[in-house]
Amino acid sequence: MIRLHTFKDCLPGTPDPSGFVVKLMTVLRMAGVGHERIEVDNPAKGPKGKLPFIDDNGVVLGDTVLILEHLKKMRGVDLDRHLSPIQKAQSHALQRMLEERLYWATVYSRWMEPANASVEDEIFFAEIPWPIRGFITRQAHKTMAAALHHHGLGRHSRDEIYAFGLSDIEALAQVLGDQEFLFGGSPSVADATAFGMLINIVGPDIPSPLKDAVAAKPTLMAYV
Ligand SMILES: N[C@@H](CCC(=O)N[C@@H](CS)C(=O)NCC(=O)O)C(=O)O
Repeated sequence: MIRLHTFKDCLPGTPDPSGFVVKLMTVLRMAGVGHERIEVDNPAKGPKGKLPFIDDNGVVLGDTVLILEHLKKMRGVDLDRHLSPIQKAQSHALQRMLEERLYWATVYSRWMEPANASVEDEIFFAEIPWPIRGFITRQAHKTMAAALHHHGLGRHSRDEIYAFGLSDIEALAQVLGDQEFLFGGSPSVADATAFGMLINIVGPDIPSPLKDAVAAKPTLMAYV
């Protein structure tokens, strides 16, 4: 049995506050792979210091890409087997766009907008007693700001960051078009990735220009 380590199911509107966790949960569900969800309070417990991570009968792995490679090799899970080589390349490019930029624009919208950041504090740190909680939340905000800065997106203005995010949403909508899934009638890993990222933008009651942009696209809303 796979033990899937996730955040706590603490953010109404999404199965998990992390798009990466939702991506992996979705792949496991689509592939019919049984697993047990283990909610952890600290991503540092994972082998890469991030969530999700899995424990597959003693094999502990972090990073959704590496986990999917493992699932393919050890359990024959391959949601992309119906894709052509060009579609696989397009899927790769789409996923990296969603994970390496739209994800970070979402991080910005959650942590760097003062009104939203206090929502994050309530969600993630509600159980921590004062005054430690004040210290922990200040540290978390500094860590997020530093992560955005080192990624590079955090060096841009608010308008620039959202313009980048909106262009990713537009590109995704163009690729989807009127199709049921990104590559036609059957779902693939790119759909699991898109679902994870989009549901974390539109599901929770956290306003942002990203949420407005997705909400304004009926095809994306129907897809999510
Ligand atoms: N490339 C990783 C990304 C995972 C990731 O960024 N997880 C975030 C949550 S969305 C995390 O655990 N962040 C905690 C941290 O950086 O301390 C994957 O595909 O799993």
